[in-house]
Amino acid sequence: MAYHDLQEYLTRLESAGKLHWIEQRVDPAWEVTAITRQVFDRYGWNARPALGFRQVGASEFPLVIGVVGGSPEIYALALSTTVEKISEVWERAQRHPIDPVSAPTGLCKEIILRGSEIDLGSLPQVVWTPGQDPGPYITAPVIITKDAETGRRNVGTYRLQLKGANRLGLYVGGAQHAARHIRQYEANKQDMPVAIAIGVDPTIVLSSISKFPYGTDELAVAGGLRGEAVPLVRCETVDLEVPANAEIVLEGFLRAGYREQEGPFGEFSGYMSPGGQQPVIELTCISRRRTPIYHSFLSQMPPSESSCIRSLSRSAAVYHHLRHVLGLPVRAVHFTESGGASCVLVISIKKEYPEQVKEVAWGAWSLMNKEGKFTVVVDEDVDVRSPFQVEWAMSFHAQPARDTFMVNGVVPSGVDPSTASADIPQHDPRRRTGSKILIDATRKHAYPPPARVPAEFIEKAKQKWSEYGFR
Ligand SMILES: Cc1cc2nc3c(=O)[nH]c(=O)nc-3n(C[C@H](O)[C@H](O)[C@H](O)COP(=O)(O)O)c2cc1C
Ligand SMILES: [Mn+2]
Repeated sequence: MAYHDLQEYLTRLESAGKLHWIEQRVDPAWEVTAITRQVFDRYGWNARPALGFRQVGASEFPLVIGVVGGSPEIYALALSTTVEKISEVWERAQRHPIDPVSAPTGLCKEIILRGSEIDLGSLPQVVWTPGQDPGPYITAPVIITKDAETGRRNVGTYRLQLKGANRLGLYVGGAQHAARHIRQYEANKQDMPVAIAIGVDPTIVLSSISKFPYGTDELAVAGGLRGEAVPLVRCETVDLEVPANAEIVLEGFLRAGYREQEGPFGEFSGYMSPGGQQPVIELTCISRRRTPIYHSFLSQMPPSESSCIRSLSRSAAVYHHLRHVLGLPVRAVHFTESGGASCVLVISIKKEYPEQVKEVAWGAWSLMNKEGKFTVVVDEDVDVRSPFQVEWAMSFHAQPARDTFMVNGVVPSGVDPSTASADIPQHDPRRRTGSKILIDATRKHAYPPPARVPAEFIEKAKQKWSEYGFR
């Protein structure tokens, strides 16, 4: 069953005991980020609750965080599935997307504010890296733009810096789909229409943060995920459509050719990204439901919601590509959270011939050219999610001189600070070269039998466990 809107999903999350509400008023300048950070550091990734803040500074809108990627169980609930079936659900959605449909109206039209009524100050003004971010940011926007030539829609999540009552700074990486749209409009010296939904059915924001081929309508993938078309309504002041039941919708134009300082911002690498000259969106309308809930993501130092979500989403996407597009005998795929769900990629395979290990690595690297800086391939019996087992496989199945393969001069992750010193801006060409290593930690020849106590003896010992004085 598809969730009608964010609030219906939150009810589900709460009844599953996975949403913890904080009732007292909190200070958005430090307290939201400090509490959330402490939850991410204190609980393992299976035990983390999502958080709701009922009163955030002067804002009337409650804030929720961790509701999509607090833990794998939460992520699975967002997809109305189980942790084991996450890859399957993504695969089905990509094979069978469902186009969105137009609706006459929706919850996001309950209140419509224009002109001098527009005030971004009404949103929770959360500072995520106190003392270093230049001010508050919107971290979970679903940003809708369209291709100037084909009119095809793109939906992506790109951070927004709050810059006053009706202005937002936008950071879009150069390879992102919205960056193409910006280039198109700016080449024509036209301001680009932008619509931003905040607080949607979680399948929509999950599609928004995921990479699909250019031209894919992320809202159709969301339809496939939820098993029902996403209803859309027309915007008031821009020629775009937005999810009808979004909590809040911001409409406006990106001013052609204009740039302003954006950032620095605490990134998913665990370091501050330097920031730089970026576009600005000027709002023409805010529409919302009467009692909206504001949605945020936690990024910065892993583990974060960003690293948890991207680990699950990217692992599912690479698995789908290797297994079902390329037909390789891949068993499991895992981007580690400590690697920011970017740098360390582990893949298990039922190897058929030695060269297949490179086919697997190249397959993954071609789908995600910036990711998998350290790619480890292991045999099918090794649990890709267990750092212990992966290190064991590297230790006893690989010889560094024989079993590693390096490529230099490839595009690195844009936020990887190891490529260049901190005073070099994020888009500087000096940050554009990186390298990758493949570690083939599969067994290459006949191995001695594993030194394990036979399962039957372990079983017998377990049956007698209490006799040994254990509880
Ligand atoms: C929490 C979070 C924050 C993100 N922030 C940004 C950002 O500020 N800028 C950006 O270019 N991508 C950001 N991304 C990544 C994009 O959302 C992602 O690459 C997505 O595929 C973009 O949509 P597109 O593929 O249609 O361009 C973020 C992802 C997550 C999970
Ligand atoms: Mn896209």
